[in-house]
Amino acid sequence: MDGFRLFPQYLTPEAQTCLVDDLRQRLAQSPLYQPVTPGRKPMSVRMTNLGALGWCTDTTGYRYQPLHPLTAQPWPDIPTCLMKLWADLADSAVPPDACLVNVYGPEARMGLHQDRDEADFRFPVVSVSLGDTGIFRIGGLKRNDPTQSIRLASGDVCILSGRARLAYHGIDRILAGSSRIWPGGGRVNLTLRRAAPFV
Ligand code: MD3
Ligand code: FE
Repeated sequence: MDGFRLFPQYLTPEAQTCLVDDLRQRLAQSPLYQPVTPGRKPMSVRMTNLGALGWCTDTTGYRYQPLHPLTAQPWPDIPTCLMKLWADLADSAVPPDACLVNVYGPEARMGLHQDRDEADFRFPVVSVSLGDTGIFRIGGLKRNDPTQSIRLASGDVCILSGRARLAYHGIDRILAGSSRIWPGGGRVNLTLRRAAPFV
């Protein structure tokens, strides 16, 4: 898929540990919760957000919003190391305003979907994986296009831009116990995005 770039082990073990600490502090303020889809199905992935805007779903639909749905507080800030990562790899002029935090237990998965809730698809999405390896699947612009399967391990970073930005993708399964970096085990995926238009 052109527009998909994988940077295996972009984050050193030290950088990963530092990011885990940054996240644990912020998750204490902005708890993970189990989102529900507009089709009323609870997702198996737990979520929270960082940044000015957070991606949320409930029975009324998908949207970006400035407040945590349970605490009604603003989302915590995006850690400096992630702001720098975006500036280095994605766009040095326009910063991300949203960082979705997905946490996968051993049984969690994410079905094939497109990310279309952002205002301007010219901005890429940057994904950072931590903890257990995830089996990621990416296809084309149509749901039934052929797909390929890629392992995303702790410290891997990928960028989705151009045609890949609107590709169908999902997480088939988690290789439980493949990393010890996330306390209690599991996989964490951080997606940095520009949700609002840049005027
Ligand atoms: C391909 N997250 O949060 S990250 C999501 O591992 C999401 O939690 C997955 O799909 C996860 O929406 C996959 C890699 C990724 C992120 C965004 C994409 C792949 C993408 C946007 C367009 C195409
Ligand atoms: Fe997605």
